[in-house]
Amino acid sequence: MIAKLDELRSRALGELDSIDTSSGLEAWRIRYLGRKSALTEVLRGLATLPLEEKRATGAAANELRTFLEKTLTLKEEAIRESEIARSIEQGQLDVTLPGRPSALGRLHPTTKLLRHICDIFMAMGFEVIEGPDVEWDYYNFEALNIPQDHPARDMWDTLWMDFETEDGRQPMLLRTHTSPMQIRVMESRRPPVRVIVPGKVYRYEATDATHEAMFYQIEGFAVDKNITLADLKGTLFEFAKRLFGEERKARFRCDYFPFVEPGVEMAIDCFLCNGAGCQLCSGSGWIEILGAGMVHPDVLRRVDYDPDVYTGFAFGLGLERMLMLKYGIDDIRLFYSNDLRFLRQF
Ligand code: FA5
Repeated sequence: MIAKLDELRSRALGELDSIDTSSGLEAWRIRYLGRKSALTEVLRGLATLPLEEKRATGAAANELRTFLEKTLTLKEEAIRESEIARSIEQGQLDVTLPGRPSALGRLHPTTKLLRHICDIFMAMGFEVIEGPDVEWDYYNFEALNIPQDHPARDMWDTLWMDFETEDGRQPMLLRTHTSPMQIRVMESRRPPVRVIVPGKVYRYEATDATHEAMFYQIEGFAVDKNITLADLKGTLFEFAKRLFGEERKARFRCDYFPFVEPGVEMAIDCFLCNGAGCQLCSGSGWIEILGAGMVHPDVLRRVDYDPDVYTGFAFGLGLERMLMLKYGIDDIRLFYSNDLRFLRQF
């Protein structure tokens, strides 16, 4: 049996010498290492041999298999290298051809506008701060003058969740606006503060052409001695000019938010019709872009700012709505439907 194995080894090596293609090598592997090979048959027949012979033959057969497998691997590498060399020689692989260009990513339009708006406010001396998307009821509502059962809670359809604490499950929510950051920032600093807060906000609402369940807001606020509504107006009118162009007009009108007094909405004259009235501005000539107002004295008291000494303004704008206005886009859902034909236009 041992002699048969020796003969098998020299036959296999002899044949291997003359092989120079991958397909030839595969045929060799099947012949000498495959399931029906002579070597596999020897290994299968071991059980029927007397003990002494089984031991010697088994060791020799296993050694031969390991040897043939190693030899096969070495030969495979050699053949692969020579095949590559051959194909280069025959010109099949032209290493001088230009490579395939890899597609470059680009910034999403909301990211671009968000950075642009942050730049405008930073140039006016505002600092950019971000806050958590998941919030406590206290920051999103209570501290902003919206206690439990206050009808103003209906202004923000809320996505609630539970959070496990040592005292049991506590209700949390996905922030419905960036205004909670007014409280978080004022709690941790003394005036003067001049901050903008860009970030995602979430609302439990059915989406349509102008409403998304997730969108971006940019909050801005400034608190110091002697800040008045004129400072709010000056800041926001200047911002509108820098973003939309010198020729744009802006106006304030009364609005209601529980955490400001007085509250205002700001609108700019319609780009499309220059204020004459068209479909985009619903015939009014004006397009609303944000909510704002003077920080309510109760909100200041809650963060230990004395409202007799300090005053401040705050505003919150919707980023996607601004993009829609800037580029005349008629459906907000296009921003997050991942259609590259749409996104590549920006
Ligand atoms: C607020 O969220 C207030 N926190 C804004 C504020 C801040 C007022 C500071 C006063 C002082 P409002 O719910 O109106 O307000 O949302 C602000 C802006 O977010 C809107 O003007 C609009 O541009 C945008 N917005 C509101 N709901 C949606 C929605 N579902 N999809 C996309 N944008 C929205």
